[in-house]
Amino acid sequence: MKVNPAYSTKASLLELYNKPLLELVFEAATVHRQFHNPREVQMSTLLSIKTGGCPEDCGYCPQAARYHTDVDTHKLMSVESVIEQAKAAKENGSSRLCMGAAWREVRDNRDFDSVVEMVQAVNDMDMEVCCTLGMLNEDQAKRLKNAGLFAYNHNLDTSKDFYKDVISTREYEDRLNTIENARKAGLTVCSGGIIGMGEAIEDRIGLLMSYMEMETPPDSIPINALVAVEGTPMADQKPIEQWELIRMVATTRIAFPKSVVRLSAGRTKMSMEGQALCFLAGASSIFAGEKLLTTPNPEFNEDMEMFKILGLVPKESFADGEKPVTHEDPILKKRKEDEQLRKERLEAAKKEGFEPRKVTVTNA
Ligand code: SAM
Ligand code: DTB
Ligand code: SF4
Repeated sequence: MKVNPAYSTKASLLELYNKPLLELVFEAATVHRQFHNPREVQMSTLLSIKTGGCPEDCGYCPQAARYHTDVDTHKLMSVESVIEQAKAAKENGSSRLCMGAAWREVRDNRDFDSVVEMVQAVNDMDMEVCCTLGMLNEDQAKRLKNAGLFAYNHNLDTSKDFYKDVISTREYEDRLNTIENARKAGLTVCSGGIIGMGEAIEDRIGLLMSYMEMETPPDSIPINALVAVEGTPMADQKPIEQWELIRMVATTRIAFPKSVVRLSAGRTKMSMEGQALCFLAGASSIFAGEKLLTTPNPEFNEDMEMFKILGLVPKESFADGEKPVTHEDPILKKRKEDEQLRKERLEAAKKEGFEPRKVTVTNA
């Protein structure tokens, strides 16, 4: 059973979503217990490896270059700093690292080579590695898989109908193609949405229907509440009630019994009781640490206290799938060999009295 056959139509899902809340939560908790250990919640750390300056116009996103937000633009982090951050995340109990880049799409360049190195290094630390880098083709997905990537995150965000009101610089179809490319490369797929962007309940159900219609639904489905950021077109969106997030988590859990449902952005606006209902209703992952990509998240100690009170335990890495093997990357190998050769040639030339010319760079 890939999806719950009882809720494979729009009408049945809508009816489920609108059930009396406690009936819905009870049904979700029952399904959750059949397929998952209800005490385990994965702690995943988000790391923005390339921040801001994105050419896309996603209406919710503080990293889009065209909106005037407080986000500082940063070029790609170094592999060394990523390793340092991954170590700290692991020490704090995270079993997954999700690296996000404010890119429209992956390009075959030096930056992508560095991301491949990051994936190799973090996978070798026995953490699940997830990347969210924008659109990619099948070859790029295969390269990441070969490096040891566990999951690729690429959200559909909302229904196909409402998508046009949120983003104009790409199509829903582009998103579906990238998900397909990740799937074909053998990566696990993480794909979900955002509620609270002004969509109708039918759009929330429409998002779930898009996953229902896939040959294989996502292995992991993040449910985000909009973080309304000053400067974005959605800055003035009225915050959703936490009951809506609980309903969305519960409906997703029941519809996709085997997927991991992630209680993602929006927890700073929730009470511990509200989050507890989400865990009861089948959420089994949170983002840990005081920052999501660019916006605040609950303090680490607060989450630890919540785990203690609710009797939750952090999930071990690779509990939901085998650890990928880190393979050598042919492009990186060739680059390293070329660099070595250049060094050796320079050394040999120096021995013969060659003085490399000093280049002075001046700022224009
Ligand atoms: N640029 C890549 C892309 O869009 O696929 C990866 C990074 S992007 C920031 C990752 C996801 O973060 C988006 O798909 C969206 O679902 C989520 N996101 C971005 N801004 C958000 C916000 N203000 N509130 C909630 N979720 C947000
Ligand atoms: C997902 O669904 N939510 C995360 C992760 N996948 C990449 C991102 C949330 C970003 C919230 C806005 C920000 O911090 O910039
Ligand atoms: Fe760019 Fe991703 Fe933000 Fe859209 S969500 S603006 S693609 S970083």
